[in-house]
Amino acid sequence: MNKIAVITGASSGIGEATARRLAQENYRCFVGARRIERLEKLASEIGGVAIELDVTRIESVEKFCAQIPDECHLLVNNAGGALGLAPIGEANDEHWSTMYETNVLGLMRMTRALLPKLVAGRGHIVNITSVAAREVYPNGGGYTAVKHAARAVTQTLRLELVGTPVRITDIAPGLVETEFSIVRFDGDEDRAKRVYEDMTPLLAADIADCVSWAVSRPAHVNIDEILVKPIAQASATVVARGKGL
Ligand code: NJP
Repeated sequence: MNKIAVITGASSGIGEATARRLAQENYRCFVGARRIERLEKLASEIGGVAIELDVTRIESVEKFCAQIPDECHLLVNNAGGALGLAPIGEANDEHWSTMYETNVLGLMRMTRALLPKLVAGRGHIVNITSVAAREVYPNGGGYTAVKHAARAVTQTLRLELVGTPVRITDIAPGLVETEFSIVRFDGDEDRAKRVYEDMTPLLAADIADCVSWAVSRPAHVNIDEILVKPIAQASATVVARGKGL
């Protein structure tokens, strides 16, 4: 019988790549996001199930989770991202609250709703946080704050889940070329491209590879954290460009 995986934010980037990878590894993937047409295309290609999901809306989370089988083996809390790049003195309230709703409350709501099914399935939770969960940088206050919070929630869960068979892993990527920067810069594709200019960013598939590795360890092994960056990136802000790397 196939294992059951739930992947949030699977309509693009890391979530989509993770669903494709897990499907190859014989998971039946329940994929969620707001852009249902993209999800349906993905689900048809990987033999998965597409369900509309907005992690910022509790009714949407409950409706989604009600459709997951009673035994769930993997939850990948990936839905999230950044909005804007501005100093705190010019912070945009709507950006900050949407980032908190998506990256922190969304992760909490999905986890809370699926926890009984994950316990029943002796499952695994993978939270996609960020290098921004470990470092701060100028103009990144809104995003670093929510990713630090997501990491704190993950660490709290690690403590609360001890004594259960449920494993939990924090995967923290550096620069990955996805739609992340296009969303951050409100559709400005030229500005988004410059983030990855003259260096080789990670691919979404590289993060899917980390997810695949973490969840395929033996049941007694818990990979607490993976921090993964491109070779040309040493920190959130130190990036070597023009070196052919
Ligand atoms: O970005 P992108 P990534 N409800 O924009 C979904 C973290 N990360 O794959 O709803 C449900 O291609 C959205 O779907 P839709 C990052 O913080 C990235 O790079 O249809 N889903 C889409 O599928 C995030 O946590 C980098 O718009 C919602 C997906 O989220 C994760 O990696 C670096 C939603 C975003 O896909 C995946 O991001 C890093 C909602 N309310 C951490 N709102 C990086 N790329 O460099 C959004 O450190 N989504």
